[in-house]
Amino acid sequence: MNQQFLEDVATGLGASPKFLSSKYFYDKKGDELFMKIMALPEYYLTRAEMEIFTAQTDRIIDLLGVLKETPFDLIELGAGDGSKTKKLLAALLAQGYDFDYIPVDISANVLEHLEDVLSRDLPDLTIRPQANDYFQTLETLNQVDRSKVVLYLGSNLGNLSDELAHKFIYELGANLNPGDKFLLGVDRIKPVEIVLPAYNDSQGVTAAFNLNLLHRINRELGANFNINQFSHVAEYDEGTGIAKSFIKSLTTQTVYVSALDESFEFSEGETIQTEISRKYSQAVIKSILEGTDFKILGVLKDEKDYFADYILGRQ
Ligand code: AVJ
Repeated sequence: MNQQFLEDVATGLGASPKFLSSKYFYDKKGDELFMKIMALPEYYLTRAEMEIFTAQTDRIIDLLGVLKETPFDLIELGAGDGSKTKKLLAALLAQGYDFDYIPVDISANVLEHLEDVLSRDLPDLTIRPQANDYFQTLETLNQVDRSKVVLYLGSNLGNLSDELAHKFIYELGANLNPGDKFLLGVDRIKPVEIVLPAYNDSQGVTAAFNLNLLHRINRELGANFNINQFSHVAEYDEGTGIAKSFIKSLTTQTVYVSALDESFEFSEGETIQTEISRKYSQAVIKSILEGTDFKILGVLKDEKDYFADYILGRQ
C-alpha cells in the first residue's frame, strides 16, 4: 500500500494537470471526517438513501427475491458505518431469512467498529468481516455454492469514470452466478444549487477532508506541504452531472517529498484534482450496464428524487 501510495503520488504530482486518487482520503482522520460529512446538513446523499432503506425495506427485500428456505451471503462492498444496511439486516432477521452478512473493506479499522456496533444492536446476526480487496473476496466466496446479494451503496461508484464503472460492474458479474443480485445506490443528477453545497459545506468539513490528503502525504511520505497555502475547490457541471474536487495552490511554491527525494513546483492557482463524484441519470446507468451481465429489476427512489437504489439481477 505504502509503495503504491508513493508511486501514485509521484505520478499524480508529476503530471500536468496534477491529480491524486480519492481512495487515499481514507486514513484514520479521513474516515472520521467522512463520518462528519455524512451528518452535515448540506450532504443530502446519506439521508436520502437512509430514507429509502427505512421506508421501503420490504420492497427492497421483495425485489431481491431472496427465499427463506435458501441461505445466502449478503456482501457489502465498502461497508462504512452500516447505518443504512442495519435497516435491511434488521428486517431480514425479523422476517426469518437465513443469511451471513459479509462487510468488505480495506480498512480493518472501519470493520472492527462496524462489528462492534452490529453485534450489540443485532445479536442474532452472523457477521463475517473481510479486510481485503473486493474482487479477491468475491473470488474466494464464489468457491462455495451459495446465493449472493452484493450491496454497493452511498454512490461510491461515483468516484469512478463511466469507463471504470463499467469495468467494475462487468468484473462483478464475472464473480457472481446467474440469479445473484446487486443492489447499487447512486446519487441522481440534480441542480447545482443542491449538489455544490454538499461538496463545499459551510463548516469547512469537506475542505478539511480534501486537504487531509496533503497532511497524509506529509506524514507518510515525509513531504513539506504548507497546508495554509492551499485551498479546497469544488465544481459541478449540471449538464454532465459530474462534480469534481480540487486542491488549489494559493501561491507559487515548491513542495519536497523526501520519500521520493523529489520536488514539485506549483504555480499560483494551479490545481490538483482529487476526486470526481459522478451523479447519474437512468440513461447513464443503462449505458454503464450495457454489455455487463446485469439487468435492472427495479429502482427505488426517495421522496425528493435525489437518490436511486437499483436492484440488478445477474443474468
Ligand atoms: C463516499 C465517494 C460517495 O463522492 O459523495 C464526500 C465522498 N467526497 N464529500 C462522495 C465525498 C466529498 C463521497 N463518496
